[in-house]
Amino acid sequence: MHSDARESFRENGFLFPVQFLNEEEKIFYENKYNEYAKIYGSSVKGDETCRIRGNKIFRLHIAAKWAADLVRHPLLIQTVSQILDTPNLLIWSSDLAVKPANSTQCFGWHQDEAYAHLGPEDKLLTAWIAFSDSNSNNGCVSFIRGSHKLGQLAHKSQARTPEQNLVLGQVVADQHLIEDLAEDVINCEIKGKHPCTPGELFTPPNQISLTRTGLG
Ligand SMILES: O=C(O)CCC(=O)C(=O)O
Repeated sequence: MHSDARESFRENGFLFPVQFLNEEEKIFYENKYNEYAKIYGSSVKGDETCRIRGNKIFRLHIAAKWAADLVRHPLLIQTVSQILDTPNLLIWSSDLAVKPANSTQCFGWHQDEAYAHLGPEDKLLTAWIAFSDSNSNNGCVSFIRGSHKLGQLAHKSQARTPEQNLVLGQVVADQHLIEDLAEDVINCEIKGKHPCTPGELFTPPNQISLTRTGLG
């Protein structure tokens, strides 16, 4: 990765796509995820997809060796080290982010840093690793370019509804601010299971009949 990629991350608050898996590895990890979902997932009526729920979606790298290997992949570590400008990294969590086919579930606008009460902000990032294609139709992650420069924004709790995928339900409190920044919204479209590294994000519903799956 070039230092201009680091600059671009600092300027925009995200960087994508960053490809660190070769074709063989992509298939390997996709299969591993599918096996895991088959063992620990459950399906709901009308949707055959096995979905993992509750505590089993969090800190996957502690529960499953394949996930531990994935989040420590040397090329991913290299990229994150370069962006954060340090060889000392702590993997805080690794959480599944699945949107079933034809679902209404969203993740409202939020900052992971505010969500997890972690900091300082220039020393942390989320690497969102796609296990499926991710695009505007199946509810890819969106960012507001440059919004990380606003610092940590106040968040408010939102009532839990079937449409709301955030575990604590917290979203950016100032919705007018989000509306004012609408022109800077970037959809993180990822073809062929590439990973990316986001700042502040929102993700709309999956409107098509293919599940959208990632690990953040
Ligand atoms: O996968 C998504 O759509 C959102 C994930 C997310 O909110 C996160 O990684 O913090």
